Amino acid sequence: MTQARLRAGVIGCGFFAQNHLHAWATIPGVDLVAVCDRDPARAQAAAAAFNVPGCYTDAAAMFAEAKLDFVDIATTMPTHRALVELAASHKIPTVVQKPFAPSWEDCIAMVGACKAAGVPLMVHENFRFQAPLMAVRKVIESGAIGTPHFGRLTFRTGYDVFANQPYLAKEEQLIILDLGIHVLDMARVYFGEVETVYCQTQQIRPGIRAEDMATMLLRHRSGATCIVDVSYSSKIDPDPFPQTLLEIEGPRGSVRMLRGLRMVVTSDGVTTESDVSTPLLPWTSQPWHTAQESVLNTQQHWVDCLRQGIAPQTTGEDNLRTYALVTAAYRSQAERRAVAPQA
Ligand code: NAD
Ligand code: 89V
Repeated sequence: MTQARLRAGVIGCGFFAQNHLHAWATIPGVDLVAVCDRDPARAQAAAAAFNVPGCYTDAAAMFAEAKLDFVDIATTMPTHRALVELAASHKIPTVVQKPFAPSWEDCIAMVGACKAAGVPLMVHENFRFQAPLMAVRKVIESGAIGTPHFGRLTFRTGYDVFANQPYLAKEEQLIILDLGIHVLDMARVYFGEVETVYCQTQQIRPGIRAEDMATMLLRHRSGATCIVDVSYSSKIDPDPFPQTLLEIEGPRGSVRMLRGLRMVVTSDGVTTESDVSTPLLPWTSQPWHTAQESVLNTQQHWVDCLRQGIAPQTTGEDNLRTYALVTAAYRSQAERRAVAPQA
């Protein structure tokens, strides 16, 4: 267990990275010593806003000069492999945003590079660390509903995600790779590993390149079935963005996440309701605040594991099993049949 202060670097100072930067500035024992963005204005803005001494537009220069204890890669997916492999070549422990990479082969290469370098690799999969979704996990792990045998995890919104993330409109694979990847990861957490995926997609919104609605039926090795449905084109009022709503049933009862993040648990005939929403932090704001707080939780988890020398929950290797569900869903859609995720 090391208590030494940790020197952190962030690559990618765009839209979502602002939450990473706020979280690093909040976590005790971490010094944000370097930021890097190939857009000089974004790098300089981040350095100024967070009082960061090192400001770079080239990741290689940052690795050569900044003496980092770890790096946090918050760029978009196409650059993840090159940056992770560069970090591995410098033997720097690495966190990388989701989606892991554009292809299975890229994911495998990144896991291999960090393994060969002997450095930890974590995927920043922050739905694992969202307070309401962790509360559901705690109920399941308590045994209060028994072993879950059915579930529906749903994230349906009409929120304009394209305003902050315009690249999403041009992706060749959209909602399963961008959003489904989060919810499929939680299906693994709640129900265990998956045997088959059956998926149907739709493209509702005009002017985008790929699917913005997906309905997936998972068969888990436990025998449980789970429906995962995601949409960026739902007309719902009030819009629940960015809440994941759910219902999970077991032999002793059920747990439901209702709008407004009210969790209802029924166990052996007794029903309780609790508010599992998260408070605003000085740097968070509606409606993103639950997602923003999960960034802090995710990054704190990384630091705790790094200090203890233990593997984090969402290692690159673990995320391969979630990524395999994404590729299985796309294969299922194409082949019109249930598909087993690649091993
Ligand atoms: P963005 O385009 O706003 O920011 C990415 C930044 O990275 C840009 O400023 C770009 O100049 C910089 N960049 C790209 N390649 C670089 C390189 N090689 N070296 C240095 N800088 C480089 O993107 P975003 O919307 O912030 O998304 C970033 C990632 O975060 C995506 O993978 C996205 O899926 C993910 N994301 C996650 C969540 C979540 O965790 N819940 C939410 C939104 C976005
Ligand atoms: O979480 C994400 O990756 C974002 C979303 C809009 C789903 O919050 O893309």
